[in-house]
Amino acid sequence: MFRFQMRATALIIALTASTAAIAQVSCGNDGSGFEAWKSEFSQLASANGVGQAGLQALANASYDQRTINKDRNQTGVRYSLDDFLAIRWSDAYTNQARRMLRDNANLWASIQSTYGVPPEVLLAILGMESGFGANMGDHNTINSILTVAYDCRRADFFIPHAVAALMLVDYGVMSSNSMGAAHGEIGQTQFLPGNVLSYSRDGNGDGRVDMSGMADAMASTANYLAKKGWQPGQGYQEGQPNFAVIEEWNAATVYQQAIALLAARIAS
Ligand SMILES: [Ca+2]
Repeated sequence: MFRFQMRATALIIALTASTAAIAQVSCGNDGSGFEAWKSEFSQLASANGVGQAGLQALANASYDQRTINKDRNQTGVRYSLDDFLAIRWSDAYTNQARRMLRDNANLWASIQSTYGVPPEVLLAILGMESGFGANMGDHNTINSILTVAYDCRRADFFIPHAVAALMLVDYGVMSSNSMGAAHGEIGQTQFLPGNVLSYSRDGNGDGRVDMSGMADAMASTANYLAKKGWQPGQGYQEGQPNFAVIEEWNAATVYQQAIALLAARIAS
């Protein structure tokens, strides 16, 4: 257990429940109020245990206009499962997942014995989230998570993750230079910072968490699924017990169906 994980769950529960604390922080719809907001936010962060390194990262952060542009351009298009798979997966991905399944047998055995989650499910998630680590995002993580925490649209959702990101700076898991996706997702399976704080694990045994490394990302993802109720040895297709756990990973039905289908394909 990493030192930081002792307090992670308490932080997330406190902050998500504490609408009063969050309501004390203003929000904005463009970058003009960001610097003033950073001062307000540092009070909230400090009160919730963020230390000097995290507060310094906050002071150095800047508004990420590209994050907001992407956020505003999100469309509500609903894909069929076939269209979704055509866009997000390929036979080359299946082959790569099968190769990784063979080449990392010790890692998968260790993860499965510890968390009960079979490797093909983790590999389906890994391919879907980052193309097996090839596409982890080109946004500065501190800037992007603070920008969506400041933005009025979903501030209450992102504020706990922004506090968590600053804590991860304190613990040396992230820095002001860490890179990730547009809404602060990091690493090979695109964890939000609060989930790194709560669920990350050291998969390669080097004594630290690095979500951009495959082994740590896979152990952390397995731990997340285990904590959400994964039942070892039970099925994960629709109608089977572990499909409900895949639903915890991503809210989109088509995504859940894709993970179950691709996992079975990888294992076949
Ligand atoms: Ca590690």
